[in-house]
Amino acid sequence: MISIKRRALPLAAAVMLALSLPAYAGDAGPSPQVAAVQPNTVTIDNFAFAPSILTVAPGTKVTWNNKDEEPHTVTSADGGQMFKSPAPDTNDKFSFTFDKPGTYKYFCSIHSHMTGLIIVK
Ligand SMILES: [Cu+2]
Repeated sequence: MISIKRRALPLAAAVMLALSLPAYAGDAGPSPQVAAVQPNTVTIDNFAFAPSILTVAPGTKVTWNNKDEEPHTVTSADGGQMFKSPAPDTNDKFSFTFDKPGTYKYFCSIHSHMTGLIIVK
């Protein structure tokens, strides 16, 4: 009986350690990725552009990255004359280079309540 107890305690400790280690690794894992968010990138997620307002310097290429399950478009508010993406599906990207200073509104032509703003200055 004593030998079983002696074996059971280290085993329990090992199980607790094994359970706690992956949880710690999981907490530490995503943080560097969050910190490494690409500049000049607008993420489309949960039916919203994030950030909804992005300020960039003239000549900057802005990339939209659709992380949503739904297709969304990136359409300039002038009816898509300046830029209009196809409907990028999940993880698709669309880029446009803003050469001239100004304030550029855009929206999703599928979900018109989704709007964003690029400020070039
Ligand atoms: Cu949309």
